[in-house]
Amino acid sequence: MKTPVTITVTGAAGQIAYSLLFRIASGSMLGCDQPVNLRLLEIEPAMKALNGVVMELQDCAFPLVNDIVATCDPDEAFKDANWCILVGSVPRKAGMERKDLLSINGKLFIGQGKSIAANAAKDVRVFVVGNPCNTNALIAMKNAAGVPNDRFFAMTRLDENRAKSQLADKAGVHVSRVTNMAIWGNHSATQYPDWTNAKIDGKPVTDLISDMDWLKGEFITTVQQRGAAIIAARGLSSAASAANAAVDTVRSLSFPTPEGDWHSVAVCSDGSYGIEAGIICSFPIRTKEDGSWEIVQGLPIDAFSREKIDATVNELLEEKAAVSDIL
Ligand code: NAX
Repeated sequence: MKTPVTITVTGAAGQIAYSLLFRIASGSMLGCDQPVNLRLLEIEPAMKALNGVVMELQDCAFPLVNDIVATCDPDEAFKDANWCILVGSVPRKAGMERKDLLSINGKLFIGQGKSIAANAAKDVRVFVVGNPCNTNALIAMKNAAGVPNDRFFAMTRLDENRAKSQLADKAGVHVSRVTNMAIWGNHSATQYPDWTNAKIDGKPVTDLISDMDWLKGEFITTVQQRGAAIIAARGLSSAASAANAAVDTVRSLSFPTPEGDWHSVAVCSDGSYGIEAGIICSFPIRTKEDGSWEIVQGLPIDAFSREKIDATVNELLEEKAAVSDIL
C-alpha cells in the first residue's frame, strides 16, 4: 500500500469542488493505487454545507480515502499538504471593478500563501483554480516564503480542452486526435489558444481545417468566451468541466508527458518567448520522468501569434501592477 498523498481543496463546499472531490477520491487524479487524505477548507458560513459534502464522501465508501478533515482553519487545512488545490475565491459581483476583485482575493491568497509556507509538506505543490487564477497564484507565490516558485500553478487546462474540442468538431475528427494545444497567457478573455502549433494526427491543423478566417477569428473567440456561453446556457458557471480540467492538470503534472506532446498550465515565467519573468503565465509544459516540468522551447511564433501573446501578457502585467502593493 502506498503512503497516502495529502490533498487540500479550498472552496470545498462550492460547485467545482462538488465534482472535483469525488474524482480525487475515486482515484481519477493520482491513480487507482494511490490513497489520499482529504483536507477540505471552507469559510465558516459554508461549514454546514461542507459537512453535507463530507457525509456524501463517506457514503461513497471510497477505498482510496484514508481520512477526511473539514475545517475553516487554513493552518489545519494545509497541514502536511502535498497538493493544495485552491478553488475557493470570492466571485465578482455586479458593480465590482476587476481591480476590486483582485484586491479582495489578493488578501485571501496572501493569507493562504503564508499558511501554506508555514504548514504544508516540503514537496508541496500549489494549484490555483479560483479566479483571477493567474494573479491569485502570483500573490500566493510571493507570500509563501521558502516554497520554490516552480511549485505554483494556475489552471488553463479547461481552455486547452475547450480548444481541442472546437478543433476536433471543425475537422470532423475525434478529440483524442488533437494534440499539442498550447494556451498562452491569462485565464481570461485575452488568452491565446495557439492553433498554429497544434496538431491533428501529428500534422498541422491547417491540413484538415482550411478555413483560416475561422481559425484566426471564431475559433479563438469561442474558446475565450466559452465560460460566458456556459453561464448563459446553464445559469451557472462551468463546474464539472472545470473539475475535470483540474484533475487533468494535476495528473499531467504528476506523470511524464507523452513523447512529442505538451499540456497547458500557467507557471512562473522564466522569460521564455520574451514573456516577462516572474509573472504566472500559461505556457506549453512538459512533465519530465523525474516529476519536474519544463517550458517547451523553440516553438515557432509567427506575427499573428506574437500579437495575441503580447496582448494577454500585457493584461497579466496590468493585473500585477494592480496588486503591486501586496506582492
Ligand atoms: P462557488 O461559489 O460555487 O464556490 C466557491 C467556494 O469557495 C464557496 O463555497 C465559498 O464559500 C468558498 N470560499 C470563499 N472564500 C474562501 C476562503 N477564504 N477559504 C475557503 N473557501 C472559500 O464557485 P465555483 O463555481 O466552485 O468556482 C470557484 C472558482 O473557480 C471561481 O473563482 C471561478 O471563477 C473559478 N473558475 C476557474 C476556472 C479556471 O479555468 N481557472 C474555470 C471555472 C471557474 O470559473
